[in-house]
Amino acid sequence: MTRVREIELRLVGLPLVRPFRTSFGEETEKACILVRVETEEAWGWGECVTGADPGFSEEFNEGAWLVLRDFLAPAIFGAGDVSSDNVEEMLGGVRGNPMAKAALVNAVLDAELRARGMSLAAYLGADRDRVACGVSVGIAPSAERLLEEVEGYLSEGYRRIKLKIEPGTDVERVSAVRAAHPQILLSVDANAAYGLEDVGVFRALDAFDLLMVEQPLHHEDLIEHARLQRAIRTDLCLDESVRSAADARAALELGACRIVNIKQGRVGGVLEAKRVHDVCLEREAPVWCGGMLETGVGRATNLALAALPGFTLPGDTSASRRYFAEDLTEPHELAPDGTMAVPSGPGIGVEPDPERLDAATRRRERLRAT
Ligand code: SMG
Ligand code: MG
Repeated sequence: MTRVREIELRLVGLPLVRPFRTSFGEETEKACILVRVETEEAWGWGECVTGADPGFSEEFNEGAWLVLRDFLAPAIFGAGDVSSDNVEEMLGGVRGNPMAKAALVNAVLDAELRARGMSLAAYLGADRDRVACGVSVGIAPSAERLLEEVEGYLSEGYRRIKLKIEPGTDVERVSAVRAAHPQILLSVDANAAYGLEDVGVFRALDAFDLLMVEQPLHHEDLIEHARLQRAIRTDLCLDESVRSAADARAALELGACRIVNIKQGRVGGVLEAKRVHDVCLEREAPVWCGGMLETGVGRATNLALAALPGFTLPGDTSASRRYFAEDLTEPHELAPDGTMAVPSGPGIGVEPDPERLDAATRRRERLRAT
């Protein structure tokens, strides 16, 4: 138990090495909030996975900044002693906003583990020190460009290719990649761009031996996902629809998916992410670690989570260079065998380089108990 002395928020921006296009928009830079918590014993970092606009979820950077500054930080300052045992409860008076909460929960836990000299991976119950990595490939301008991009990632060693898809080009692009690479682990992610009336597209995709189809339908509709799952052979995986362990349980019990993409930043932080993992493990549903184009801070958090026993499929835990020419932390690197090291130092095991962090910072605010 310790008191939080200060919470610092930073809005940071980094150019992406190539634009990332999904069914809901295109990003050319990464802009996010980093939270630094200072306790009486240590400091800790958390990264908020919101983007500049509310395209992936209702939460977005400017909104999350206000929620953190005006509600979540005051809840922490007002509560007295804080630890990983009570931090989620302290934030419980704020409804929803799991992404904003995750940044603070993870930062408090990081500070606690740094003070104890324990790694996040060990704390969560990791059973390995390297994790298998996949890569998520944005919607390309043409099938040729997509094939080139996929080729490049495969030659770097990535063990699974996930294609972003949208109506119109879906079957053609998947067919081209599958024809060129008959043996690879291949999946698709629709980011909720389809309706149940598009069942024909998913029946056609059944022919390509996909590892899964991720989040085909509306994020609030588990019943429709269950209907679609019954109508096709390929396993469905949910991402946006799962914001908590309760959501994961509902999805699995309804048959809305057979696989879950766990993004700690989407479910309120690593503590809830571990509960999602446990719910899935209990029901023998494979999970994998999703990504939100995180900087090295969030990526280190993800790598620790991905080392848990239920994470049996390669995650969107790609190397720093897949996103940034220069990361905020020391770069996370992919080995030629398609694995990455799980940080083993105290807490998340990495920290931003002070100069690079300052150069990327667009706004900064320090909050203290009043
Ligand atoms: O971190 O490699 C990454 C990105 C993985 O495809 C990815 N994320 O729906 O799973 C997803 C998307 C959301 C990104 S929104 C910018
Ligand atoms: Mg997804």
